[in-house]
Amino acid sequence: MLIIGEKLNSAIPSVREAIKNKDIAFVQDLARRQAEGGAGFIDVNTAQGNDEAEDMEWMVRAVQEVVDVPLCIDTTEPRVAKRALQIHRGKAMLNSISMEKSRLEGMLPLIKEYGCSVIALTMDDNGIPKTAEERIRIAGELVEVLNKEKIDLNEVYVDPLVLPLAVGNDNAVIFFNCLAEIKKKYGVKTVSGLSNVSHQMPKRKLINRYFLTICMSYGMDAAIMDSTDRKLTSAVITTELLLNKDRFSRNYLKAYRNDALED
Ligand code: THG
Repeated sequence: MLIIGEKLNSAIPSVREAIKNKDIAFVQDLARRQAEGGAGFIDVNTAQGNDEAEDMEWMVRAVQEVVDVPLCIDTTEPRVAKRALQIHRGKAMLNSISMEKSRLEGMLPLIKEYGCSVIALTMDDNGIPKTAEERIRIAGELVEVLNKEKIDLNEVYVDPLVLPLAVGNDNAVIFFNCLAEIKKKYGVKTVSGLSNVSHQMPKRKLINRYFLTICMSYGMDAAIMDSTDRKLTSAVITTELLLNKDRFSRNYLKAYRNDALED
């Protein structure tokens, strides 16, 4: 499973502060540690600052000075995404598009121009639908649009947007059904953040970690997660071993030898 490191997000107060102070050492240290934890992409989000586009450009340059891992450009604004994609070295991921009309129209030309991978959210101008059926329908609409635009579906990660358990006890199960159906019907990849599911519950990391392993058993292809959290990365490595996605147990044993596995 592809790990997308979540920590360079301006929603986190310490990161917001670092962006404000242009504290390049802080940002570069977090980038390095996420890469060392196994991130295949590093998510970057500067939405909470003063000037999202300016901050994004600064962040992309700062991170690419120290790691080879490509970036996942996390913004709702096509203008900000363009600024990041223009200066990004290598193939980026765009986070995200959805069936919201203005966002879709602004982002589609960028995906084509820069040939990036893309995360597609199953929401539209009416928000996130409550039922699995509605979200699967929107996934179908997104796949149709992307197909029509000749965008390679191998590069598309659909995010069915998990809602908090605290709002509905069936929200995780609804999400698992979305993962299974979207894969079956459209053959595209799937992705999720982990934190929404545990919103307003105690011991959130515990819920997030077990949520991730169940998602993996449903074949989820990528997760936006804290790759500096050794318990979480150990869960990923161990679950891949159990799902026969680790030939000769190579990754598990390597992680063990590197003292990277945590009980
Ligand atoms: N889907 C998509 N994009 C997303 C999300 C999603 N982008 C934003 C978000 N959700 C994923 N990113 C974060 C980033 C930070 C945190 C949660 C989600 C966060 N971090 C705390 C910290 O680092 O201090 C706590 C970490 C922890 O306790 O594990 O809360 O769903 N497409």
